[in-house]
Amino acid sequence: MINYNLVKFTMSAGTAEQLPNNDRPEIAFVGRSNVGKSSLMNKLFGRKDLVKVSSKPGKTTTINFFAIGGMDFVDLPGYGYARVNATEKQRWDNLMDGYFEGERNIKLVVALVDIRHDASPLDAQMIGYLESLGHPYAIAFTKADKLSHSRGVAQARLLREQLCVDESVRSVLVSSLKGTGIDDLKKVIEERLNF
Ligand SMILES: Nc1nc2c(ncn2[C@@H]2O[C@H](COP(=O)(O)OP(=O)(O)OP(=O)(O)O)[C@@H](O)[C@H]2O)c(=O)[nH]1
Ligand SMILES: [Mg+2]
Repeated sequence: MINYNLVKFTMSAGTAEQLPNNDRPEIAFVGRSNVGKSSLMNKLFGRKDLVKVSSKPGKTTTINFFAIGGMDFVDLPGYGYARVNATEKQRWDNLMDGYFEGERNIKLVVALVDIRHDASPLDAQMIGYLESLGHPYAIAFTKADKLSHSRGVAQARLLREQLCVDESVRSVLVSSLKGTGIDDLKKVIEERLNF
């Protein structure tokens, strides 16, 4: 079992060069800007604001590492935030490629997708990128509190089709607001870590 109470912020990286060499097992969180990555991590950790959340998209601009025992949980900056300039986009691309293509021990990538909207081309691109690199991933459909349970389940099925997600890939519906699905996500993470 993972003791989420032990969580500690360790460091932020703003460039690929600042990324720590890491052979510790990592669980990474990716998704569009504003999809709810930081909120979901806080919920997993049982902490209100260890990970910074904002109503303004584009809040997380660095890769942030949180240690729990011998492993790391990694908050990645959101993609698809329109109001950034070309220099900032380039920095973001280099940072993400540096992370995903570096020598690391990525055990699971949790790819977050907003349950309310159709899949964006950027979501499809991210899933394709993870598949091309062979990183194991699961999908967390976020903001499930915004839909009824049955609509949420139907929308999750549709989104899996739109994103061409293989049947073997696990997905969970989560709400950081209500706490829905958090235990399911913890199970998916622990199964990957063989606890
Ligand atoms: N209704 C609802 N709102 C949520 C939920 N999770 C997050 N939000 C809201 O969505 C907004 C963005 O949340 P963040 O957790 O900062 O999203 P993020 O993906 O980390 O965003 P970036 O750091 O910009 O990439 C905030 O206003 C949150 O309060 C949820 O489960 N339900
Ligand atoms: Mg964030």
